[in-house]
Amino acid sequence: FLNGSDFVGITFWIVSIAMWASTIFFFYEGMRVSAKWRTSMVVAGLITFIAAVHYMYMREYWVVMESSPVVYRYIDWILTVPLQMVEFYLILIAAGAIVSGGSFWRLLVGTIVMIVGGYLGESGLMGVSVTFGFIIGMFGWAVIIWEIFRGEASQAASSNASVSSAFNAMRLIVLVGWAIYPLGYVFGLMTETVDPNTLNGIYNLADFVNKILFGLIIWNAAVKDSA
Ligand SMILES: *C/C=C(C)/C=C/C=C(C)/C=C/C1=C(C)CCCC1(C)C
Repeated sequence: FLNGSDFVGITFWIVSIAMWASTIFFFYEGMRVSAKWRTSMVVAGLITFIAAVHYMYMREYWVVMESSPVVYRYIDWILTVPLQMVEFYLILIAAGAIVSGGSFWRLLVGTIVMIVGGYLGESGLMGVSVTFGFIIGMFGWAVIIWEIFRGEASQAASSNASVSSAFNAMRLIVLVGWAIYPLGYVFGLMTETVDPNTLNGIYNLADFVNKILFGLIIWNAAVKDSA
């Protein structure tokens, strides 16, 4: 059972319930926005749903093993982060912007390189060192940032009023909110100056913002555009 003084364990608990509640909210709200926004809302709900399931396991792992649930985090990321990238594409399509399939693939491949690189480095699989895994991961992240700040996706968004404010808020999440994870990798793994307790507490807060707030931004755009 959860120990009352295990504050990081408590954050695991809170985030897992928040993920379930958000899932119900996104699915339910998806039924009242206009049809072209429904896929975006369903995907927002899928992201928090996948996270909710993983958080149930992660909180058990944390309580029982008293260590970082690394493999669950990465399985969650490899599923939810590409879906978040798909969201950029979906909201552009929903708003009627013209954007090519190339943009979709750059975002998708960027996320996969980012997460797989990080996992290889963190787990030492295939002889990839911690530092080399980090470099691969940063390269993937850079591809995403370029695409949403300078590339085709960003140009499509800036020429479309109904989607540009949501797009701007979402890409700030990718730049600022996501920066927490590579920082955690550097301080928790490369320099080992942050202990697993602090690291998991920070990751939990980051997931809360990066998945739930991310979905709420889409919901807000969908409701406004449907009105
Ligand atoms: C809901 C979960 C999210 C939004 C997870 C995001 C994870 C990242 C942005 C991870 C990034 C990393 C790098 C940029 C470098 C290599 C190490 C990683 C995988 C931690």
